[in-house]
Amino acid sequence: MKISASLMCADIFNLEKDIKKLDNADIDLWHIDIMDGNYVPNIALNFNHIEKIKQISNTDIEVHVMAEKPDRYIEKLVKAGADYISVHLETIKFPNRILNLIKSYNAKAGLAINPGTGIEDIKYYIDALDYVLIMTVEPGFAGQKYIDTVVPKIVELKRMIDQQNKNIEIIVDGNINIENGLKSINAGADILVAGTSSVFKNSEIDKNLVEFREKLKVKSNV
Ligand code: S6P
Ligand code: MG
Repeated sequence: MKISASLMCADIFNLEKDIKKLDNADIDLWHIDIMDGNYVPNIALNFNHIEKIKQISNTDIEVHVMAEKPDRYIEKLVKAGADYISVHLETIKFPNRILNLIKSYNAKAGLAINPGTGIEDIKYYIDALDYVLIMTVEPGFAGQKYIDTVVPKIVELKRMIDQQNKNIEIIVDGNINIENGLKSINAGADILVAGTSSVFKNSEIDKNLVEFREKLKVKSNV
């Protein structure tokens, strides 16, 4: 089980400090939300953040693109330092094409799906996928409530991956506190996005990360 810290939830005035604190506490990934204010009614981080983070941290950068026509951003994201890139299935016409484009830059390629999008819609792309990001809230904002109806979908996806013997990771994103983290891990999630519900719930972010990981480990035996 890995934890990806959602940096749009960090203290924007102390971003470097927050990054160093979490790196010292062995964070696994940085989760970077890219929004266009169009597909979702919000703006989060940008290419410059990725570039600067890359200069001060060796931790892999996992980028979640919530934008129309995401193919426009792939090259810039990789050049800025993205190691993982997921694009929303709901925003693209030709998933295989964009997944292969991401992989052509040696980045990991993922499809992100909203709570209302089913697994049947991604099964055709399984050969091109390195990971799937399952939204457990509607995309656009931190601080929302976990949508429980996604849990059977995680189970179904995990079953499909195992049946076909694929090496595809499942990320869950949205209101991942201990309770929802456990539900997600037990359903088959490999990577949890940590935002205001866990690591960034107060300023003691490194302590929160250690506690979060410990509690999940003890209760889920992973
Ligand atoms: C939401 C975004 C997420 C949030 C994260 C916040 O559109 O994709 O990555 O940053 O979910 O975490 P929390 O715990 O506040 O929901
Ligand atoms: Mg996200």
